[in-house]
Amino acid sequence: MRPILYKQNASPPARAVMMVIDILGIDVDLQDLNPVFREQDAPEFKKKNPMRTIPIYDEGDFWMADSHAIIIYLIEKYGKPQHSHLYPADPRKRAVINQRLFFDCGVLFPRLRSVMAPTYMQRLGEMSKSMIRNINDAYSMLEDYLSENLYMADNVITIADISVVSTIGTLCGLVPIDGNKYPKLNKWLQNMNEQEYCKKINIPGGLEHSDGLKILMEMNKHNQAQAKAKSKL
Ligand SMILES: N[C@@H](CCC(=O)N[C@@H](CS)C(=O)NCC(=O)O)C(=O)O
Repeated sequence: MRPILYKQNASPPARAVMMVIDILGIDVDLQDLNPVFREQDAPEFKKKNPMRTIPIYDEGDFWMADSHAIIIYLIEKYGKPQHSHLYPADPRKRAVINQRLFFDCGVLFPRLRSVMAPTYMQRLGEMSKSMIRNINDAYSMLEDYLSENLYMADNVITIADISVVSTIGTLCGLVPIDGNKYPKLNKWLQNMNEQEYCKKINIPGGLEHSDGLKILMEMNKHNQAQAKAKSKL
């Protein structure tokens, strides 16, 4: 069977997998699954991914979740010699790439998720100061990683860049990257945005996501103000 990727174009981790699929030229059936409507909670998906998140990658007799694990699997299974720079065999290079992938999974994306979750639950009307501070703090860590190399884990693009740029693609629409404070991060993003897969997948998906979150926050703020006014009547 043709592998299926359950995704949303707006979802950062789904975009990371879609970019790797594009780079490797794999024939994958891209199917939408919308977490806002909890479509991933259906028993067939919960069986495949108890975390109940997207993306989910499914080969019929084998499936897996978590974008970081999926992109490593795809590179190992479908990567050709011309893709070796994306996840080199050298243990030290690989270790640095893995660390950046864990950083995206454990630090960067959760700081975005802390905005996404209450927004989708109609609770967040605007980002708090601490949410913005945490995101800027993550930008500062990325700036420090970039003082070691031109890209996140090496002097060439690796899957670490693809993973991080998928999250940054949404975050920069919510908290713009201050080029004076984070010049290396700003330049890195400009370089990444020149890549065809970013132009095709990450830039439009990131805008869709950050614009959608901002619209939802405005709606939440409006509804909260109305509820407050009603409660005073
Ligand atoms: N670490 C996971 C994160 C996946 C994730 O949280 N995806 C979001 C969409 S962007 C989701 O499905 N959220 C639904 C939920 O958390 O209930 C990955 O890299 O795949």
